[in-house]
Amino acid sequence: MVDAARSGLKVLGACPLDCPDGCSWVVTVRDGKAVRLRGNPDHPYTRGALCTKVNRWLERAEQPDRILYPMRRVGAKGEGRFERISWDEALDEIAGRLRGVIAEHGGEAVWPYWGTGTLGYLQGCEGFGGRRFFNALGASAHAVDICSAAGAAGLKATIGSAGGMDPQDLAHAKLVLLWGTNPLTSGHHVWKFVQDARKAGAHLVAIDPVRTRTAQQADEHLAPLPGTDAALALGLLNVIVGLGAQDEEFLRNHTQGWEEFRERIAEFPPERAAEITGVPVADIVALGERIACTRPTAIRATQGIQRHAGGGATLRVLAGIPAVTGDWRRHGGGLAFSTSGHIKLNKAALYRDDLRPGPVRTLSMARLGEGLLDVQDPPVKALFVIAANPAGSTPHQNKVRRGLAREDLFTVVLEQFPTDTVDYADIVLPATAQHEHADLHEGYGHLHLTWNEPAVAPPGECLPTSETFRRLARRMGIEEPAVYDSDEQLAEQLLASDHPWMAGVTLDRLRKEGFARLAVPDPFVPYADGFPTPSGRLEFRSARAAGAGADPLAGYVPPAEVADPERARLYPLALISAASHEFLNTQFGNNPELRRRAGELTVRVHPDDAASRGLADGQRVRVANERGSFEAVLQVSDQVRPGVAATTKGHWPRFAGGSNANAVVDERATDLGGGPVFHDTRVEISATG
Ligand SMILES: Nc1nc2c(c(=O)[nH]1)N[C@H]1C(S)=C(S)[C@@H](COP(=O)(O)OP(=O)(O)OC[C@H]3O[C@@H](n4cnc5c(=O)[nH]c(N)nc54)[C@H](O)[C@@H]3O)O[C@H]1N2
Ligand SMILES: Nc1nc2c(c(=O)[nH]1)N[C@H]1C(S)=C(S)[C@@H](COP(=O)(O)OP(=O)(O)OC[C@H]3O[C@@H](n4cnc5c(=O)[nH]c(N)nc54)[C@H](O)[C@@H]3O)O[C@H]1N2
Ligand SMILES: [Mo]
Repeated sequence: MVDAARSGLKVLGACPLDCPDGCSWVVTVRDGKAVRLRGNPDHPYTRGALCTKVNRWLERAEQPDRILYPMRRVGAKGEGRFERISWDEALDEIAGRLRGVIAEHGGEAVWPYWGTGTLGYLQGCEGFGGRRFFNALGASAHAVDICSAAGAAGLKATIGSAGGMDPQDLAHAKLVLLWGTNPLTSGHHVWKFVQDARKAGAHLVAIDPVRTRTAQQADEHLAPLPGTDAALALGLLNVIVGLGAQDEEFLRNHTQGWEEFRERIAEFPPERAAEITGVPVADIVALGERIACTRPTAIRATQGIQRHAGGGATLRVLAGIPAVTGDWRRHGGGLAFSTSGHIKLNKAALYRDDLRPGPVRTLSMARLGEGLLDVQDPPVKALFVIAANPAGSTPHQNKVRRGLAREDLFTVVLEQFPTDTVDYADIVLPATAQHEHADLHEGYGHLHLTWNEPAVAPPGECLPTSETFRRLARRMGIEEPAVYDSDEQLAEQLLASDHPWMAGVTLDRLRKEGFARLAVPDPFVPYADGFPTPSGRLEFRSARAAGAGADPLAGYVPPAEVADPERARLYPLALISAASHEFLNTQFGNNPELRRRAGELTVRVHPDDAASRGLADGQRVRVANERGSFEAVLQVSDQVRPGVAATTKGHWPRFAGGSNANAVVDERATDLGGGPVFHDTRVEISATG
């Protein structure tokens, strides 16, 4: 399989992590060993640089805690005691248990829980990863809704696609709003394009309740209360329309529901927006005036902003700003959330959902606790966790643990490392790392596809996800030939798209060049002449949103837990648990050097909030609500606005005293898309002991 594993070879690959940057990398292989891994200097988005985390990729792959062999549980669930077994034993046991579950409860009692450990189309949640195998069994479908579902649904309702402007075109903006996004931590490659814009005179504004690394570098920083961005946006639009700066021609020709939306804007004078958001009136007026007179203005919003009750509504209103200013028709203007809507791969050919024996229910990644404890008819009896670490990354940690601890649940975990989730497995299967298997990737922050050629042979008995499920299918005696297609066949089928933007993007070319930009028009101004919505217009009023139970008209949906005054009294602080600089979700949480750099789990609050609780910097505190609690070291800093507590995701519960921020996060769904509400969580903080 590995022709590349000869001396001194450079093998082109792709970073598999869930990050918009989707980097292209170069692995140097000497004597069959990967000795160096660098960012690809030829890739226009990677431009030769990786990140703090991925610079340690090879070191991590060789960590002594790497899982190298199949294992069977010998202790109690949650204890993490295993014995080594052979692949044959593992596959026999899994096949036997699956047959029993399906005979008694039907295929839907099987839940393939794909996570975002790799975004690869062949090994990960985006595509194959055994999907045809589970389809052939009639397993429940799995919604990967834990990350960007709300924003994607809000944009789909408004502009017809999650895809917006190309982030590389931020370089052509004269005003850049980094809105609820912290790229210097969570995807730094876009920063070069922001800096290019600034060199050409652009003004940079960060909008974030926290003065992040990114906000510290901006020309201006607005710190709204979490979950209030739609109110802020409506306040800014109120100023813009008050100046008569709206683009009447664009609104008339390319939008639907403008008259009603204009009335909604009128309900949000800057004073009201200031009251809701906690941003001073003068700042709202000044930024509104700046947007009104700066063409083009570009908004970069990513996932952080939409992890709230009203996450869908927020993106609907934000996408309305470039409609009011007409920036959707300008190169360098508009809104960039994700480029995934522009990647026109033939996903149906890869997924083969037609292999299902009939319609199946869908279970939600963001609501694993509910799926394991509350869902019936049939209850979930067999769980496959594939490239996910739900015991660390999924809302309502205590409920998730109760679900995973069920004695009658058969759990298989495909993993590289002994995570908190692995502790609950009946069978653990060793998984390859990216430079040990083949895959095809998009970057959801740019318009390139990237091929990942395996560089070295897998260590121990690790297998790619695709191969694991081919072998399991054989054990199960599945006759459908499509479940046995090779990785290359899968890639060819996925690339066989007749969309004009996919022209010339072939597997041969990807293998040779490593990556390819989609054949989009140049300049790429996707919505200059209309939108891919049912009306062909940007829909301020959306039947799709109404059909999903939301307000037909784009507007402000308040954070969920502020409406109840009793709850607000008990849990007065809004907790944000955003990307940590050293980890990628929970990946690298077990890398000794990155753990050392990250230090202990911390929670930051404003000096006023610390003083009113009699708490001091450096003290150990408990962060709690009725769902659970976690321990952290208090940092007192005016980088956090009053009323907010800021921690980070990614710390492994086992290294953080047993729980992390997800112990206090609810399983509630967002207004649209069924996303999680990580940053819409109310807590109280007190001294431990
Ligand atoms: N280093 C690192 N990089 C990562 C990740 C990681 O864990 N570590 N995770 C990756 C993944 S899976 C994703 S989805 C992306 C996520 O990356 P981002 O989209 O950047 O998401 P977050 O880090 O959740 O939040 C970004 C910022 O939004 C702010 N924020 C929270 N709530 C609100 C709000 O209501 N309004 C406003 N205006 N701001 C708000 C937070 O304070 C935070 O600074 O990053 C990816 N990149
Ligand atoms: N509090 C809080 N929690 C959050 C968030 C937040 O903002 N706040 N953000 C959420 C977001 S945006 C996301 S996307 C989710 C992510 O949540 P998950 O999808 O659970 O992702 P990770 O925690 O990174 O765990 C991925 C696991 O996959 C394994 N892995 C990596 N590559 C492979 C592979 O090729 N094969 C196999 N079999 N395994 C592999 C890794 O070792 C790792 O243990 O977390 C969410 N959790
Ligand atoms: Mo994510």
